[in-house]
Amino acid sequence: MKKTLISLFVIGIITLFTAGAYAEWVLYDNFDSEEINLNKWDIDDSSADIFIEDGRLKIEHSAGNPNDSAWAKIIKNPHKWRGIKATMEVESWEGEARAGIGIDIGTLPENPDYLVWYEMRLRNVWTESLQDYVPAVSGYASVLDTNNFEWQYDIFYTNLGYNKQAIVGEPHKLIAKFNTNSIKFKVKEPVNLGQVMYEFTGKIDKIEDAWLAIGTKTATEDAYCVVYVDDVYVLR
Ligand SMILES: [Ca+2]
Repeated sequence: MKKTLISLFVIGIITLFTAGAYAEWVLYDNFDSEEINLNKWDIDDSSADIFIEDGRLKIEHSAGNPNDSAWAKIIKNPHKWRGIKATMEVESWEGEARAGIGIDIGTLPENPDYLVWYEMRLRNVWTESLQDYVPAVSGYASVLDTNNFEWQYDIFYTNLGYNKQAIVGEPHKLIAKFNTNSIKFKVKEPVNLGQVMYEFTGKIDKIEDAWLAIGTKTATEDAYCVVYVDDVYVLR
């Protein structure tokens, strides 16, 4: 009896230590290279020019591409990562534009055609009451139809910052941690905007090929944005 208790105790300690050591941020890319490393990134530049400039990834999302996204997608072991951290700086934007981190790791248990989409964004968002665009930092868990990637509904939506501080010209460190039953968004720099976590009551079904990316999107004809990305870390 005594022996069993000791063994359980030892196993318990090992699990704790392993779990602690397991969760660590690892540098994925700091873009200090001449060209984009295509062993790390798959580039969708249908609506943008994406290239490296002075040690940062630059995304020039052109006007006239409403609802088309531009992405640098993580292709090295995307199924392994439980978080993405990236420094994003908007150099300029106009109209309904956004830049951020997009994550798809699973589908709804009751409907495999419906994927769950996590996104953390810096946004230039039209606000009816102010009749103007305002800067915001937002987090989402939404449901999209896998057949056409059309938005169905939001499960969860949060603003960490809404019309609180300037976004253009300020490097923002966006942190997203995720798994099959929760999503956490956090911003500490350039100012502490706090963190928000959403937990599902159940679990979403994991898909085989996780889809993790950094990118931009616009929603109006005139909209464009120019964004720098640096120091992308993944949580393992
Ligand atoms: Ca760099």
